[in-house]
Amino acid sequence: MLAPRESRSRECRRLDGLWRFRFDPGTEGTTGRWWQEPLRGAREMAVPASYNDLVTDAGEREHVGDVWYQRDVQVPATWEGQRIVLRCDAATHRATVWAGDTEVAGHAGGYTPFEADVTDHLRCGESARITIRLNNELTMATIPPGVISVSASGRRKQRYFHDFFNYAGLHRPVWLYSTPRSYVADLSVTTAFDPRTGAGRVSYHAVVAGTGPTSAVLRDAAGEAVADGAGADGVLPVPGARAWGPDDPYLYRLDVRHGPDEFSLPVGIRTVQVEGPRLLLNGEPVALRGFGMHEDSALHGKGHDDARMVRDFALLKWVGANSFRTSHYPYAEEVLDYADRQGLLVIDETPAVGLHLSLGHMGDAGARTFGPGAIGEPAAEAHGAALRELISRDRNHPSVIAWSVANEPDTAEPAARGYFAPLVSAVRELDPSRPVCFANVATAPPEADVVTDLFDLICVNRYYGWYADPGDLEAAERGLEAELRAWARQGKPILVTEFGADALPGLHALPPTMWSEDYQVALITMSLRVFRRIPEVIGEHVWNFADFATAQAVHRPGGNHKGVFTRDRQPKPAAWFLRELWTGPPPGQRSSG
Ligand code: GCB
Repeated sequence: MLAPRESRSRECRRLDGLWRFRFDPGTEGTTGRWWQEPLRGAREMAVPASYNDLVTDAGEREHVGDVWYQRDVQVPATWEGQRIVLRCDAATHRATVWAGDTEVAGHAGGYTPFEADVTDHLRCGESARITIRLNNELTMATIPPGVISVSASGRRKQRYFHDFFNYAGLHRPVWLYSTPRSYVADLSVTTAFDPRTGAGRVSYHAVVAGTGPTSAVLRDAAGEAVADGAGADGVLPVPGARAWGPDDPYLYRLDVRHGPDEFSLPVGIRTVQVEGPRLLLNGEPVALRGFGMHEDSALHGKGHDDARMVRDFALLKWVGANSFRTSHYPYAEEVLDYADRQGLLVIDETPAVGLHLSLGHMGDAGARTFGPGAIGEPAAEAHGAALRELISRDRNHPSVIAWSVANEPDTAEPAARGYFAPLVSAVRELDPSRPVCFANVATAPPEADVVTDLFDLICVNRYYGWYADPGDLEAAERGLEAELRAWARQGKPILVTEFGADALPGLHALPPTMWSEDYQVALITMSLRVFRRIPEVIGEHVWNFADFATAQAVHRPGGNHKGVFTRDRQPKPAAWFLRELWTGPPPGQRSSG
């Protein structure tokens, strides 16, 4: 799906700002047809944002069920004769949309966009009422999964199996945009690059609607045409290509025209391959340094915020990171656009988190995960849709170097194989150009895991020194090394997608003990020492970039504190330590050895 982007033929209006808003605890809105008139008894709510941290009532913060957003929008008179599209970048987790009295769209999945052609439902030059019913319920048919119960007082409660707060709302921009009636409906590119000769290639495939000729021009960053093609499909050779990479995130631009419409796509020419235990970018081995992150901040919750994004990337650069994982859901498309321009490598993850119903403090001991009544066919369908939407949205980003199908599913359960095999095949069919991975959980070590052979990279989340061997870094070091060496025998690149310790800002302890900032540094130091001893470990992603909000729990004092930055994006000592390591001279050339 194409991002809303202005061009000579397209205009975009972002419907950000204050919308009318109402909680609907009694689910009265649907029977009362609340979309048919201005929302009665409404308050105002910020968009984009989660609503949860903008209210003062506990019941509202933890509300489970429908909420309603509504606003009027003036449709430009100049759009007469154009096609008009209404688009939501993210409505978490399920939404139905009305333009005036007409239902125009419905969507499940809280982190990918959807849109509707509303040309016939709006009048140019007039005001239109847009209403969105949003629902935040997680069930065994949703990704991520959850369970809803009703308390003695009749209040609905949401339980879930993942470790971040179930924020909800219109989390990303809502758009009204225009295109000509004949238009470029979709576009995909793949690129090739030969590092020996510098020969590059951009293959494009456009889906078009309506009449008119289709053509494409590839331009360099200065706007000079370097290749062109006629038709909806083409292969554009780029001799002497400037390859995209972290050190030089060079972007070409592909201008595709169909009839009167023009759509421009930034294109980075690069290749990603897995060869034995190495990950190659443009034919060269690459080592990943970075973090699992979250879209999370005070007040905004999971609402996209350009200010937070700019600060986060500034900190990623400052600390010397070259990569991150969009744990545990697709991030705003603005983030991937920015990563393309900044040269950050991204492991792009679906919202399939919490597919492990017996895990630790969030699950029930002994519970089975995969099968009817649990993570069964409905969840698999939702998971497949989430994968298709992720790939359709993000496949053109050079920054995206791998697809992560899930985080910490119970892959020690034999039924996990039947669940994952078709999903992995679907991903490979949709995009044969990128490696596929998932983040493995501690309860599925190499001798128990039943799915890793289906994937290209071995990604493991390990908490030696925290959940395993808590407070005992000596035992942790032995355990971590033994397990990574066992994984290394599979001959694939290993990326440690999570390791770390909670550190309460300002808490110190000598010798280092758990929860102190000193222990966080000590655990990270120990882990990195182990990784450096195992050549198959090609990447280290600390959990987490910054502290983040979780469901309330006795072990989560004001959230998860495994960030090396605080929630307001200031460095803990671990961030200074990583900066020294990741931006300093290579290990062999350090004065301290
Ligand atoms: C994990 C999860 C992550 C949690 C983290 C923790 O394994 O993947 O979502 O936040 O552990 O801190 O417990």
